[in-house]
Amino acid sequence: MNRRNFLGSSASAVAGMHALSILDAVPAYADAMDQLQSTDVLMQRYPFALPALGYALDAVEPAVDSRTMSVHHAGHHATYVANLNRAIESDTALHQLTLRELLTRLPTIPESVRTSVRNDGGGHANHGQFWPLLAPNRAAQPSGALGQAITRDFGSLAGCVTALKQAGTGQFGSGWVWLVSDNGKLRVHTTSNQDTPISERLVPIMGVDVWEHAYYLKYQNKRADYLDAVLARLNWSAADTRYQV
Ligand code: MN3
Repeated sequence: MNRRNFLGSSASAVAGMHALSILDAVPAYADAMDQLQSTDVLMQRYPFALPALGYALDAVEPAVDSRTMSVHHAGHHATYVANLNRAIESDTALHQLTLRELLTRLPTIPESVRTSVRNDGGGHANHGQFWPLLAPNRAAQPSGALGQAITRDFGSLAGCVTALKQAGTGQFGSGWVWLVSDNGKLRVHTTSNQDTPISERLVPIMGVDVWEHAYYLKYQNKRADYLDAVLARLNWSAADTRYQV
């Protein structure tokens, strides 16, 4: 091994060790995520199941049209669930793990199914937190600890929504825009494809789908208009329950 290769491989090894030590050093993460309700999709184990929408397909009109809602929930989300189940069907050891555990232990998942767990498991987790955010009879503002933290970290709810819209509009290609808690501090975050903040040891408070399938039938290329409409009608009580100080 020449010197350049040696330095390259040892740098990689150090980077890998460093990453592991970071993951190990965030006890607050586990505390916050341990507050999850048993009905949260993150608490499901194999066989995973599509959660009911909980409202009519046209309940979110005009922000989200009923055809998009139908295709998105019964089409896209259901497919992530079916593909995840198929991927780990024969690996009974993985049946012991919750969806949260699968997604926070991605590096230890067998390589043959890791991509499916990441994409299909992430898709199940991400959509599972999205539907309650759109529920009708919504709380138009966050309350309690979340409301105070938004004021502390963004100045106002409007400031937070503006930051979410900016990041969601700027996300290149498919992905999600998130409000996350990073050890109690709120910030806006984006993920590509179906990657989820929990795999990065961040606590997702709320996330909005910016894949084209979430808006293209009604908004075509106008993602900013979709984000305006959806961010204006979020059910913040669904987010309140995810913010634990
Ligand atoms: Mn989607």
